Amino acid sequence: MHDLVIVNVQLATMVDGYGAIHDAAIAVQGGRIAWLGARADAAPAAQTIDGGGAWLTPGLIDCHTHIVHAGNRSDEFEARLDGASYEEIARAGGGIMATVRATRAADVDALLRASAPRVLRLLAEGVTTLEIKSGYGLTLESEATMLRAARRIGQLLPVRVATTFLGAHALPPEFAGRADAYIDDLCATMLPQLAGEGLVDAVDAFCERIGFTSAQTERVFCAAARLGLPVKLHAEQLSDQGGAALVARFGGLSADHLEHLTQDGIDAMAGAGTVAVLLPGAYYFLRETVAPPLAALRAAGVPLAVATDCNPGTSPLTSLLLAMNMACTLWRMTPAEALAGCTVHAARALGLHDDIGTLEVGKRADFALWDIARPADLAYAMGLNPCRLVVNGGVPRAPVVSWPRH
Ligand code: DI6
Ligand code: FE
Repeated sequence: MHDLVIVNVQLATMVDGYGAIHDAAIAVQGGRIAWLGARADAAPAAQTIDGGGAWLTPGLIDCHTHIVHAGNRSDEFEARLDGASYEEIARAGGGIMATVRATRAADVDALLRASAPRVLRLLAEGVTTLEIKSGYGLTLESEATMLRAARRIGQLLPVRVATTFLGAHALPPEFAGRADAYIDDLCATMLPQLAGEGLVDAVDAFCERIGFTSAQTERVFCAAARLGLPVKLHAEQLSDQGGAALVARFGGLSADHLEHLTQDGIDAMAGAGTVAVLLPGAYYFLRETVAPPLAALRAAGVPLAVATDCNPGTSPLTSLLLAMNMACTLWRMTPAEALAGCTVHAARALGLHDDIGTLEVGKRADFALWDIARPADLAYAMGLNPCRLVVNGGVPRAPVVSWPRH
């Protein structure tokens, strides 16, 4: 007998489009999907949940966030609306460095307190897997603190956390004028130590005029490769640096942002199977006007993921459903593409596609159950959260969870 069966649901399996199965049921055994099919064929299980005709999708996956950080930058938001640019603010010592100062002053508990409301908001919307980057510490100790906070979130809350080391996010003041020396230190000391502690699932960098050059990024990727860690990249966000082609050359999991991506980059990504992670929250919040080249990405068959990029400077967004809406409204992604972008392709962007992202027998039983008439409603209803129930590894929970007391 199975542990759990959810009957009377419409399944969006996300295998080939929505992959809808109407009047269906899905069974769980040992935390994995054991069976799915027509409701009439469902066998009895130890626990039965009646879905009441609602839609059941894979649990949502937010595959690009900087959700662990201290402080906020609403002052810079005001300055940008008054005419200052993101790059000008960064060059004047604000931007990422403002958050670095606040984050360095925080310990793990303070980071957890600051991040909790943001994480809980994502979980209420059916997020069951969350990627969290470091990159606001920029010292061994402070990057470790961020990554420990990220791991702690995965232990304290019903969410699977994938960590990404983003030590090459900005040049810390201690290394002013010595970017190559910082990258030396990162490759020789920071990354190996953090990886040795089990804190790093993937490695990322910010390849940009205000970040690091492609040569410096390549050195970071070589260090990751020596440790057997997969890579991804903030690429072509503000300008074309050839980052997408670089990360593809390393067999990278994803290239993220991509507003200024060229055809060469697209071809390289298609050849390597590198996912395009699109971040409409940052595009919207920076009032960007150059959209990522969606038609060319589609034509090349590059998988498209969508994420919040939750961060204090360019995307203070804690709703993956709103990111889906923005991807559709701002760029004309289809609602089916947006949902695939937060499930099957987001899983691929984390290297977890064998385990999560679709409803298929053998995959982890991570589900969200929605009070909607059709799957397109998820991208459609701006600001509405129709999530009724979430299942994490076969364990049902209410969408709204609170921070555990300790
Ligand atoms: N690109 C982004 O959009 C975030 N990081 C990055 O490399 C922004 C980070 C910040 O402004 O705090
Ligand atoms: Fe980012």
